[in-house]
Amino acid sequence: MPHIASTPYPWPFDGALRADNTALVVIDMQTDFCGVGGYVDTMGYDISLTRAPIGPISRLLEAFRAKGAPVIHTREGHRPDLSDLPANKRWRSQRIGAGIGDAGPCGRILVRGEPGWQIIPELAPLPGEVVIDKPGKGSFCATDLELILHTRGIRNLVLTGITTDVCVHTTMREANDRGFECAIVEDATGATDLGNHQAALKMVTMQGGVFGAVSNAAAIVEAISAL
Ligand code: C5J
Repeated sequence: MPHIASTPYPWPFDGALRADNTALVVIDMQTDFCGVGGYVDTMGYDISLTRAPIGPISRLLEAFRAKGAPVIHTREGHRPDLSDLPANKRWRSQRIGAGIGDAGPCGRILVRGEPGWQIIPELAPLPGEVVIDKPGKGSFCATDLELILHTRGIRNLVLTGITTDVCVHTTMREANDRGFECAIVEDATGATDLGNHQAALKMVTMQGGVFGAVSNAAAIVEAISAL
């Protein structure tokens, strides 16, 4: 039974690892979160931290695509009329000078269709790969992700992207509560603060793996390539 080296247990828990039941989920690798002039940059955070996972995600994409294993991308963003933007989310962003929906160097911040909202070219989805547009931090809230996973018989989720402590963690918690078996990839995720990245990974390992397990890109590439 194939397992992937991970902490605190070899993943997935039951060794049911197949190319058709295991998806690579790439969360919010958009210019707004890791590009010059995007939302995170405008807030004044260090985008080298959110760009760090680009290389490891590229290697994971190559391995999953080579096996025909499912790849799912997500994008955080709002409708141009902002009808799906909660007032408190907008207010909080405005008070730190990066108002969601306001004009910025990469177009209107976190608005669907704008340059900053696009997935970065290095990790662009291929035709046929699922892209989930989400208005919130979690990928299951107000989306059809769960239906797509069930329809395709996907049970294992390899979680990558940004940010570790916000959208990746929220998605992992949502998925875990729905019975999906999750692994978060330590070098294929990144946060706006290194301490938060490390803390978010550590949280997963408590209670025997309270939300799943923590692995790394090399271990996952090796295991997926051997299927
Ligand atoms: C945030 C995200 N941090 N993709 N979004 O606002 O993590």
